[in-house]
Amino acid sequence: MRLLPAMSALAAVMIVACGPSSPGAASPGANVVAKNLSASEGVVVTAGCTPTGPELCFNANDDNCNGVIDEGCGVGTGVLQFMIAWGDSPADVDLSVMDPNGARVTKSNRSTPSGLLLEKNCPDDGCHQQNVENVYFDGTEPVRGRYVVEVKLVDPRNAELPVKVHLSARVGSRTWAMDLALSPGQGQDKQGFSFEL
Ligand SMILES: [Ca+2]
Ligand SMILES: [Ca+2]
Repeated sequence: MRLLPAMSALAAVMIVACGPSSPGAASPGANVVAKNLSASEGVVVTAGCTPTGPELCFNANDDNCNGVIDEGCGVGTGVLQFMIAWGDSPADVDLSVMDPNGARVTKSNRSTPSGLLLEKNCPDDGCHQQNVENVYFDGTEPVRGRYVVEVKLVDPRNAELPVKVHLSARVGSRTWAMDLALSPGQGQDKQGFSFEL
């Protein structure tokens, strides 16, 4: 997808001044609900959540089903959060998210004017065989429209193939999970999903 010049102009206009959030107001993101969720062919999206015990770190999964992915593990979260984990594989995998304005958060552009932030670029950021990348929305009211979440195998670096990547998404108070299997080659090196707010 190309970023049209007109869209970058729009992105600039969409910088909204966010007032301080008032503690004690209705729970943030109560009105943030994903619609028309659509995943890459062959990718099964698990809606909702099955509690499997206490939250575990670095697995990009909402293990305790509290609606937050890998909380307590030093990762940022917000009413939107997208996280991938691919264990100790040496492969270089990248997470990117395009917002409704067409602005994309990636390892080379770690924030968007709409408030998306990327944390970590593994395995290069010193990930100690616990590869994760995390994108979250830092604000209270995310821009409405379609978000596109893409996971790409950039370089297998002699990894075992396919590279198995767990992707979780938090939208408002709900989480979704999906397992991806990436291999080099057109059509197999990229998977993901999109949804509307
Ligand atoms: Ca959790
Ligand atoms: Ca977890």
